[in-house]
Amino acid sequence: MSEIKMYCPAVPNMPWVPMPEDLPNAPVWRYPANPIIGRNPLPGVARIFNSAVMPYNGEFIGVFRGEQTNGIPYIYLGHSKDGIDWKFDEEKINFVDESGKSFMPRYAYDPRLVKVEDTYYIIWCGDFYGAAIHIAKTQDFKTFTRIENPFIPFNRNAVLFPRKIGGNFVLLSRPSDSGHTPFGDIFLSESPDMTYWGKHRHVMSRGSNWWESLKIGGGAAPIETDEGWLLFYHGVSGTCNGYVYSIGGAILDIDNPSIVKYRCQNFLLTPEEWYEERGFVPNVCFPCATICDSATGRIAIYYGAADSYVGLAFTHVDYVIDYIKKNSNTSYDDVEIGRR
Ligand code: BMA
Repeated sequence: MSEIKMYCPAVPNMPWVPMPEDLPNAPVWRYPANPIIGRNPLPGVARIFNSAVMPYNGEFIGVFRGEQTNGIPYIYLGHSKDGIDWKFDEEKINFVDESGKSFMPRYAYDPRLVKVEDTYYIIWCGDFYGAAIHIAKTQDFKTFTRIENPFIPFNRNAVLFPRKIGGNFVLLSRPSDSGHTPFGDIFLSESPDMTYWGKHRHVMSRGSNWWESLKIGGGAAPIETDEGWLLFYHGVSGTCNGYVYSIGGAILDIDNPSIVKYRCQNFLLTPEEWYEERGFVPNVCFPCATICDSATGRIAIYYGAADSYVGLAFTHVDYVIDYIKKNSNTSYDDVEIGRR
């Protein structure tokens, strides 16, 4: 049971391990047998990371960033009975356009998977004469239809809310440049139809805390709770030896999510384990999805580790919201409506 209600289905078979007694910092703990997806997970794919999963028909389904052996990332479908042991389709997802013709992106990375009403949306970064957000929809995980790109380049980090707010779809994104983007705040955009996007608002700034001083970006789809939208996001620090990606937490206003109610000044998870510190890109914890059980308040966080593996971490809605509120430090940019 939880004191704070999460507005999502009950998922009694979600992966879970209890909180260890000796947690030093935030109430977020790792699955002891991490990483749950190791190197060379299927023929022609060297690494899977930064991937998104959700409950589906009593089991679990996911869209996975597979780095092919030619170095180009693509999206693969995966299935799991327990959310831990994943089986992948060997063929990449075959995207079609609205007339049903093949419409494959040149590359595709950092997919998110979000259900709004009766449709599942996959949101990823692809090429649109520069890195930009692509979206596809499916209702059966067999036909994946690409819809209009929401924004012009450059933008490569977008997360959809799991329900309409004020009658509109709502998307968080992080406008960027064509390189490794040494800046970036989280913005929000609305659409009545998933085609036309507007009413852009600034949500959160980088910079106020040192571990996220370079840039921030949405992570998992926000979780609706009694306290507001619980957002797990990534925050980046630019060190003399490269970027370090940690997981942060914030709570956004339920009706006006461009207003940040609470923002944790401490990271919730930062690279500490070998699979987070060592890999293709060292020192990366990059959250892309959660699985939540409304009956117990349990939350599983799926995150990419070192651009090489998938890690799994856990928290509980009561503990993490209490920690975010107790350690909240919002800036003026965060708490305003975000329109200038
Ligand atoms: C970001 C994205 C992520 C990646 C991260 C660390 O810009 O490209 O896919 O995990 O860098 O390399």
